[in-house]
Amino acid sequence: MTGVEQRPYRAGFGCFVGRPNAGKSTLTNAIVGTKIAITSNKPQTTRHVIRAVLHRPDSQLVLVDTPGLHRPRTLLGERLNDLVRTTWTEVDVIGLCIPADEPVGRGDRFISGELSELKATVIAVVTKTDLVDKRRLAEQLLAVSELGDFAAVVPVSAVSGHQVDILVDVMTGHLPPSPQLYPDDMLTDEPEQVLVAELIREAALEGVRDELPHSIAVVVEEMIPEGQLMKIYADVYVERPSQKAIVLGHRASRLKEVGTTARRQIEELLGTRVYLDLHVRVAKEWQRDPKQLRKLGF
Ligand SMILES: Nc1nc2c(ncn2[C@@H]2O[C@H](COP(=O)(O)OP(=O)(O)OP(=O)(O)O)[C@@H](O)[C@H]2O)c(=O)[nH]1
Ligand SMILES: [Mg+2]
Repeated sequence: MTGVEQRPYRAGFGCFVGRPNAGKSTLTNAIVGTKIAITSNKPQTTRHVIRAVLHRPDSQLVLVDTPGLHRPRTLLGERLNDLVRTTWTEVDVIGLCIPADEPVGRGDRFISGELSELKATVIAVVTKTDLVDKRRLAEQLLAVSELGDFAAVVPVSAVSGHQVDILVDVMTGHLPPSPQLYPDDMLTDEPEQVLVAELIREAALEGVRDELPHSIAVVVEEMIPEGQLMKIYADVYVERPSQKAIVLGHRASRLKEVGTTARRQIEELLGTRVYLDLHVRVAKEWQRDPKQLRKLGF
């Protein structure tokens, strides 16, 4: 053999799947280096399918962030599961995320079984390695590799950045030779209004408990540029008047905090100063109501 072999340009789609809270969105953000998907310690934080693009000289990996797969209890839950399954059939490589600090469970086995029927290459990703010691990690890698027939098993920490590059190498290696799919400077195809609404929802999730996180939805009604300032008007929806009181807090003090936190994040995203006007509204039982779901963008 003579000559240097040129590696072909590769481009394609990847996604992380796993139960709620496994660290899928945090990992997606860590890989593209920008906060595109919101994250929280509440299960079912992600509700939309979000595409985030990693550009490298020889490849383009388009990561599709999906909600965690779970047993649905509402119409919203069913819609989310459908979204996830559709995504599975459309990607080239799938990373099944299993946290290092939790035992491999029935949910993981179930998801792994479903993945084995797809044409995509499946890689197991052991997430949150910063939370366990070496011995525990070794045990978890073993348990995970017995879960299915994976092309690779990769431990990562999205928080410390440990092995994130290696995971990307493995994933891009399974993409097909293909021309570039997105323009050079495009990080996501998510509309700005949606990214902004998500940052508000992330702030609103902070410190609320039980079923309230599931009941919160955010819609950005208007974004009006005014010189150096962006004026943003948004509605925070809850399902019941009692929830509205919690989100507002004493003399609307909680809502004010949510606004301040969200505004900082939005200013970082947009690179301008932001005026943020938030209203809390009740949309009765919206998670179960097809008409309301449509209105809220599901
Ligand atoms: N210590 C540590 N925590 C992590 C890591 N990755 C994610 N987390 C935390 O785990 C929680 C869940 O992370 P998400 O990225 O929102 O999880 P997800 O899988 O997208 O969850 P859903 O969207 O609800 O399905 C958050 O509190 C994260 O900060 C990690 O590498 N190390
Ligand atoms: Mg998520």
